[in-house]
Amino acid sequence: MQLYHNPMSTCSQKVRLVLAEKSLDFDSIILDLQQGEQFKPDYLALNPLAVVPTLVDDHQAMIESTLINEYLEERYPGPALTPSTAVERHQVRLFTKVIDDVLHPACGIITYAIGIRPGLLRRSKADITALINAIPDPLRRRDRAQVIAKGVEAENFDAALTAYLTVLDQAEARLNGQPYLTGSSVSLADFALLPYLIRLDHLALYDGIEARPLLSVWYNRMRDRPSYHDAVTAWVSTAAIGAFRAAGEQVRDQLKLG
Ligand SMILES: N[C@@H](CCC(=O)N[C@@H](CS)C(=O)NCC(=O)O)C(=O)O
Repeated sequence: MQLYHNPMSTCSQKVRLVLAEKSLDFDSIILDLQQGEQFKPDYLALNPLAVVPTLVDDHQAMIESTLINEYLEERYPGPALTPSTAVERHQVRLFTKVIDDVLHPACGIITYAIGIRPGLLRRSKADITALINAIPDPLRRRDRAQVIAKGVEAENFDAALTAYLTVLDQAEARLNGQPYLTGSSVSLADFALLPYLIRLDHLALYDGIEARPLLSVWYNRMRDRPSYHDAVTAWVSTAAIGAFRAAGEQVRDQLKLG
């Protein structure tokens, strides 16, 4: 198996977590997203959306992190990360859909506005424009341009933060009376959400986690699993986290995260 990914990318973490849970080894191909490696023709042939991750297994390229994790669950079923009842399986699909449709786009806006923008602004205008214009999806391109221009003052920032926190509130409600998001055992839904708590942590936006007591306990429970070390700690550099935290410290007092 080959995984095209990036250490800090939430969707890459999501797939690495499931690979680690299933003790599956892979050859790692890291793409530097700020250098535009996702736009190179060889990679676009694998993933026309120009995003990571892409998993190649049995010579087949697979894209979309949620669908990759579903593939891994079907192809390598042990240990099972899917609940046993049809209703709980619907819950997994519903929550992973909310994460993909709502939380992930919001995360992109927040991450660029706070964590990535300071580094990008040190580069030439031509470089920045080229990186934005290479994005194939026009809505994503528009969102990216807005946050790079204005950071947390961008017109799309507040709505993104609200969307992010709304999904965390939904997760908090799900954890009422059960240790994991979709029941008594850990599932693909938990590994889909975890990277977005890690992202708040890396951006020093701790209140987003701490204001939600059940989610805080769940976050610690998930980080106690060996997969957290193998899929996250082993890949992310202290320099990258340090840069994100320093940027987050600059703005966190302006943000309402409760
Ligand atoms: N729906 C896709 C989203 C993938 C995605 O947005 N990946 C981000 C990193 S988390 C990326 O590659 N960004 C590069 C860019 O926006 O130029 C999935 O779940 O795989």
